[in-house]
Amino acid sequence: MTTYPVDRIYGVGSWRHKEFTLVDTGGLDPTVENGLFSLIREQALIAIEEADIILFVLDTRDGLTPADEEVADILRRTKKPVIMVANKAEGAGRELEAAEFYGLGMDNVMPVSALHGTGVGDVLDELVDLLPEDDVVHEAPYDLRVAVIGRPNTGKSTLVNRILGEERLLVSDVPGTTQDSVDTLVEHEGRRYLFVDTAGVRRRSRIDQNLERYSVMRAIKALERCDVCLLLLESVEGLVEQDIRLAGLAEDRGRGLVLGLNKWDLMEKDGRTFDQMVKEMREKLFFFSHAPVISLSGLTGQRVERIFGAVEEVYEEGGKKIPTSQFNSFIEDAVERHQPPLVRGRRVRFFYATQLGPHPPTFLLFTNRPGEIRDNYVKYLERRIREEYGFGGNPIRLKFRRGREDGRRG
Ligand SMILES: Nc1nc2c(ncn2[C@@H]2O[C@H](COP(=O)(O)OP(=O)(O)OP(=O)(O)O)[C@@H](O)[C@H]2O)c(=O)[nH]1
Ligand SMILES: [Mg+2]
Repeated sequence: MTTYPVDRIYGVGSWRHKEFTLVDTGGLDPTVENGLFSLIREQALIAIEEADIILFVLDTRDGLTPADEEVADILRRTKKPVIMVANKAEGAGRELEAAEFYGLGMDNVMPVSALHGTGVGDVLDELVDLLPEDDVVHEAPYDLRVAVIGRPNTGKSTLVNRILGEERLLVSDVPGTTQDSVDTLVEHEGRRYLFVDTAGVRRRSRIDQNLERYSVMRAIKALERCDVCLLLLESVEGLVEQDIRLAGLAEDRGRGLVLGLNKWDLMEKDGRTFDQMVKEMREKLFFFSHAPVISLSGLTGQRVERIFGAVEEVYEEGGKKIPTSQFNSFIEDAVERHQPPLVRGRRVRFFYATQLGPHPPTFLLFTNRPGEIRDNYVKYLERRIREEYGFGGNPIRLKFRRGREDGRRG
């Protein structure tokens, strides 16, 4: 998993070459809330609706609780596969205790110890077996897919409607896609753009703090099937933590990003407002500090057409391929200018470097010390790569592998 500096409730995992997104629905503390059962029910329902597979985590130390039974009751009614993960099963005795959970009437209890890691591999085996085949989506033929993501109410639908009103509409509400998103296919200057609008959660709920969490799940799904992501922000509020989290999702998925400062019409502004905001945003969103920013208004249509140029540019940047010979001499030069610090008195050397692929630009560097390249040095290399090659709006991946002088694996 990649990490970025915000607390998170989701992560991209992979097992046996299959990728999946894990979402932690967050535990409820029964002692602080009233109406416990209805809260559990509500939270579980949203989670079930969004997920493909449900991991129902139980605590062998507590044994079967009324809350477990409440959740199991709901789970029995879904058609989605459920794995009961009996956690804290350290030692043979505890595994036996896990058997108690068969009393919930489901037949897939797997004892694990998240602490020791035992049993986790079995759960992952089971999980990837149950994963649905890649969604066969009847997507309309497009040239570029743009996922419009953002916190609830940031104006995503208004913007897509505006685009739909101004450009030649090819298809709207493309059928066959998930119910969580609405696809719109428009043509602009001869190119077909599929806009994926992620629906906000409209559910009225007492678990408001969890709403954004589920919008996050929808954003994750949209990011899976897009080429470039347009993250809409509320201009008046500026960049908030949830925005950083959403951008982090795009970084995780290796997607290019365009930032839209939406509702610009509501801003009190002078000639310097935009530049100041952009500067602040780039500091906070340092891992996407190179992404294009457009101030716009989906409501009035102001600067909306700039989106097309920006997403095209970001996609093109992310698709660039650097010839290996050129990249090698570039790395050689970068290392010569700024040597990596010694590791236990020994030099870190790079033998050979090549680009593995685009979207996101991914590079492989062979070195004598693959595990010991410091973060600062990785950042230095990334900065140099950006200075030289751009890749604006796109994450960059650097991988290090043990290699020898002759370029072969060591
Ligand atoms: N002033 C102004 N209001 C806007 C703009 N864009 C959207 N709005 C308003 O913001 C509110 C939310 O707009 P939506 O387009 O529904 O937002 P959304 O992001 O699709 O919301 P969810 O789907 O619930 O996540 C509506 O009242 C819009 O009229 C804008 O550019 N300027
Ligand atoms: Mg909407």
